[in-house]
Amino acid sequence: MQKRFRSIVVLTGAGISAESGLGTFRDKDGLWTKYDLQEVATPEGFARNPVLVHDFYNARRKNLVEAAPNAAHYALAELERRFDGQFLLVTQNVDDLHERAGSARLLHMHGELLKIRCENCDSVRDWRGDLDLATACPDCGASGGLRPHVVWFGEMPLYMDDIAAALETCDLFVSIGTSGQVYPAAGFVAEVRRGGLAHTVELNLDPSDGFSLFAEKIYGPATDVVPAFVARVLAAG
Ligand code: BV8
Repeated sequence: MQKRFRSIVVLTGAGISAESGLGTFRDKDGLWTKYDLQEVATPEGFARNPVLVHDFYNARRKNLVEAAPNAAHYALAELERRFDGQFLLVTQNVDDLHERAGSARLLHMHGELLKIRCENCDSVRDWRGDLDLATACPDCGASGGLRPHVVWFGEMPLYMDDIAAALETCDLFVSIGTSGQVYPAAGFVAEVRRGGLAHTVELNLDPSDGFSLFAEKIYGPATDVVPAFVARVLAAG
């Protein structure tokens, strides 16, 4: 890879956190094989059975606090630090492993597991413990209206304008650890190709649904292929 890049957008999915012990969604023992996403990851499911949804996210929050970033997270933080062009990391993940690895130019388009939102006063707060219907909002005091600050199916993802602007001007788009099944994230590579400017690269354990749209594909565990890829980009200066 001789080309010097000016502006990089990286998209990550659950696969980058798999080797940190956080289950993916669709792999053989993934989350969606154990839970019905309509029940636990939709506003309708939350209205129907908030106790089930709180249990689901409380368990994931406990799991996350035990987990640690891996070499793929650290490699992306290093790329951000050492790359002298434009850089943006967009993640579908609700975990905080990118932050813990040192990433700063980072957007959680599907929200964050360690944040809660009050449906009564709309405040958003950091939250590491369990949440349930009796928990009172630290800002308005109301209970029963707190929910995980995550984007459920059917809800509008976050930061879509910032993401669209970065996709429009990037000359390198890298997709890491995602199956390409959830939209609008799965549509980013097609959007970038329409601009015709960018080189597109998929780094994954196996081909995603959109693999044919990528100019370059590198398959293997994220902790192997991401550090090697970052070294190549930085070597290109
Ligand atoms: C919306 C937060 C309106 C909660 C999540 C168009 C066509 C069809 C459907 C739709 C469409 N447009 C909208 C929809 C509906 C829906 C959708 O996409 N449904 C799918 C299921 C068909 N989308 C929505 O509802 C979105 N909202 O569209 O609003 C709109 C429209 C346009 C513009 C703006 C707004 C909201 C979707 C967000 C839902 N919330 N998460 C929570 O986490 O609990 S999605 C959740 O699942 C994750 O955030 C992530 O996005 C997704 C999981 O996907 P992946 O991360 O890719 O994980 P997966 O397990 O699938 O794959 C893992 C990959 O890693 C695999 O490929 C595997 O090979 C690889 N891997 C495994 N181990 C490793 C590895 N790779 C490397 N190394 C390893 N070690």
